[in-house]
Amino acid sequence: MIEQTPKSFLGFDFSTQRLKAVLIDENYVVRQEADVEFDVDLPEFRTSGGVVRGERGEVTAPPLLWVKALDMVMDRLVLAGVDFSTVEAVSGAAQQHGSVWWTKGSEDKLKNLSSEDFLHIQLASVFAADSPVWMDSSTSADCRALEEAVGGPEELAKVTGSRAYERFTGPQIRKMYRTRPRLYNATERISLVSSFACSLFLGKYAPIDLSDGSGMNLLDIHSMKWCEEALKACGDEDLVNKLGTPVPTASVVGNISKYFVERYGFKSTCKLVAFTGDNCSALAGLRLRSGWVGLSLGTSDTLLLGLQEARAPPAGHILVGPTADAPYMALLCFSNGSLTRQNHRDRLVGPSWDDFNELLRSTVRGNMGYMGIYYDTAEIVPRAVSGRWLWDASGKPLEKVAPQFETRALLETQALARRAHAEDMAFRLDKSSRIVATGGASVNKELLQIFSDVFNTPVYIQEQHANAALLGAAIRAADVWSDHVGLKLSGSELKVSPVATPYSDAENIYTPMMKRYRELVQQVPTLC
Ligand code: XUL
Repeated sequence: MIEQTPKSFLGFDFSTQRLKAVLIDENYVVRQEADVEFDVDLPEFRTSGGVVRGERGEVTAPPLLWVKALDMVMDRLVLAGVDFSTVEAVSGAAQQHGSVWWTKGSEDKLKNLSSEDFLHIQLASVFAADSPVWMDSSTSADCRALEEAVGGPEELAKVTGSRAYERFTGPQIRKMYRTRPRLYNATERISLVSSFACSLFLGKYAPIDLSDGSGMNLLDIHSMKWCEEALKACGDEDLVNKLGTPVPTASVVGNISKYFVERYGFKSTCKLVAFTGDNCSALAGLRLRSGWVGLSLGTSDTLLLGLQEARAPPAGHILVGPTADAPYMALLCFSNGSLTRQNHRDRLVGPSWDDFNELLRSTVRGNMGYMGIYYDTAEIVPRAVSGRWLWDASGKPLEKVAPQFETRALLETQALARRAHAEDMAFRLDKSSRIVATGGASVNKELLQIFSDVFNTPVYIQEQHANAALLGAAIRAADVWSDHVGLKLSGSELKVSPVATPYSDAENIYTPMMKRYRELVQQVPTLC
């Protein structure tokens, strides 16, 4: 009898605060996981929440931190006993929009890595700058200039799927070109965090994928090519070469590099599937059906919806979809998600979610009319400055309310904001709708109950894993590999189970509150 060799697939998630890895088998069952937390495991980079903040809205991360985290996570997988020779394909997800600036000669270094040494030692001098990341809000002037150059915000949204946003890579590149021309000129390649991470495995520059590439304000999402006018507005004639040609997300981009074969025992035929943005990966991982909403509760909160066609959005973004099932996807990103919830939990009750939830349970749904907007970091949807605003039932602004009312005001108003802005983007919920929740905070049942009531829709969670972006990376590795080699895998359908259903009075409570949210949010100063 011929023994069948087991097959496995490896996924990575280069997220804001940590690097995670997951190994699944051919039945898509999770076999092994490893995780590196940047602030805790790599304190020498002095990050807080994985980033370094400047004085004028600049938020960056040192790319060498991510390289060192990869060395570490690989060692943790080795210690966990992973047999890399069974891995047929690797893929990854990464925080969106961040850019990695490689100096001239970097690709040669990538091609000639010695398997005797750590990556971070060999790549210590390849980065031209710290990487601006998605929390950066320092490029407002560049956004306005880009919009103007292509005929206004609506026109830019029509072509690239989004108006100009501070964190999008095009405005970030424009700022670098304008303020640090020497650095721009010394740059051989600009990667997204996703294509940078893929390059580490590939041993040469990996292409940007179309889905994450549509988070740059530079890609024409209809022709799937770079938009020449947008490129011209953000850099010089060499920018197109610095970016390379984008590829469909469901692409095999090559075999894993010799470094990984020699150092970790991967087989030389192990395929690399294009890495993509975390939200794009989550959509693939959640296998969303039409009418379902993906709700990712991470550092930021994100709503995801698979779309058949691209409609220009008033706010939020249309991206090229990561799979053939969803040619396009809608994305709404609220920058104040878990980190903000956690900050206020710490302030109100200390570091325990149980204590926070106990206080929350001492209040009633609707919170006797108390509402609050908490933006610890400048908000993306709606574009607004950081700050905290509280109101009583009559709409009177308050400086302070009792902590129990704050707990509920924080969560209810967040959920109301998610629904209001989704509706503004023509998201329509119906009887068959579901919210499929994922991300770290999706384990918090109290929070999910609030979302269920506010959306008046049942909330499901993915049974297998709370992190859809990470699991999505491994699933994409398996799906794209199986298409590539023409071998069907017994990969399972998405398994989800309901965790919260709306109470019968949900609509009566939250419809008027939705109206109030729309009025109150007008009082918050917009980011100019
Ligand atoms: C999406 C966005 C964030 C990051 C977080 O547009 O900026 O969700 O991808 O990792």
